[in-house]
Amino acid sequence: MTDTILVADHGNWAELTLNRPERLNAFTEDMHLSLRAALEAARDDGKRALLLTGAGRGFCAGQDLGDRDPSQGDGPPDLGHTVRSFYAPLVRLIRSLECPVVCAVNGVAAGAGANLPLACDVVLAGQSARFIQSFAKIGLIPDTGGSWHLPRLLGEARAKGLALTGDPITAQQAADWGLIWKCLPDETLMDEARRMTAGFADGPTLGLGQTKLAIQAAATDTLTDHLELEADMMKRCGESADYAEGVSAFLQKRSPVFRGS
Ligand code: T3D
Repeated sequence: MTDTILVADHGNWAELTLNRPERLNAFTEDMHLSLRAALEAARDDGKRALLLTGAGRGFCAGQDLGDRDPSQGDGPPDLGHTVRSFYAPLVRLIRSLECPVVCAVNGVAAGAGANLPLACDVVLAGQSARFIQSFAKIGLIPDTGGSWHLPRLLGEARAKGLALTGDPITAQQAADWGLIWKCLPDETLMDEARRMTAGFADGPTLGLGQTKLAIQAAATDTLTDHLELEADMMKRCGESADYAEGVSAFLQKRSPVFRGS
């Protein structure tokens, strides 16, 4: 394992940084394995919120194309295998985490690097960031959940426009279209992202985690099934110490102290 992923431990939350700035944090196999290990460690350590960002001037330029040079190796790569082994499990892992994952898109986000943020729960982007569905330029399709998230977030017209042209959109346009939560000045992006992540970690994180899972389940549930899921989740949350604390604090006109259970 190398330092392709930096982990800053902030107690009840952690900041994970993609760290190959000279390649705009493009993914190698080593970086995939390190990110997976860092996410699993954070989960197993009971972190109550996570922040994902990139080192240097970019967020992530997707797959490292240096590892896909057609002049090297024998014949075409099996991209079905690499997607199943690395990109798809990454999306599933992030979405399965029972805590909020904030993504701070600090610069250009291309290919899988543009779609990775969409698997996170709250996406903030600096005003200089751009989102690019680069797949169109190299004969691929939007992976890392892109062809699933884009139409759901944007509708088919904008999803197809972005995916078929590969044209960049600015962070402000991404926010205006509902692709991300907020566009922020570059200078304040990381402070705001850390403040938000720390706030989640100090919050009623059982309820926040269930909220995330409920909203995700809505994409495929029927209304009848989903109302039942809400009832189950409300039962679980209603039995939590954090719910009792939240209600007590409200009635006593004081700030709640949540512990995430
Ligand atoms: O397993 C599989 O392969 C299947 C999964 C695929 C998922 C994918 O993500 S496919 C899509 C791969 N990504 C791309 O096609 C994006 C390629 N990059 C770009 O189009 C541009 O670099 C950007 C638009 C992202 C940024 O442009 P710009 O002008 O700001 O920067 P730059 O000069 O192009 O890049 C800076 C350096 O990073 C440069 O290296 P150099 O010349 O300074 O030595 C460039 O080659 C390198 N770099 C950028 N992206 C990649 C990369 N190196 C390797 N792989 C990259 N994806």
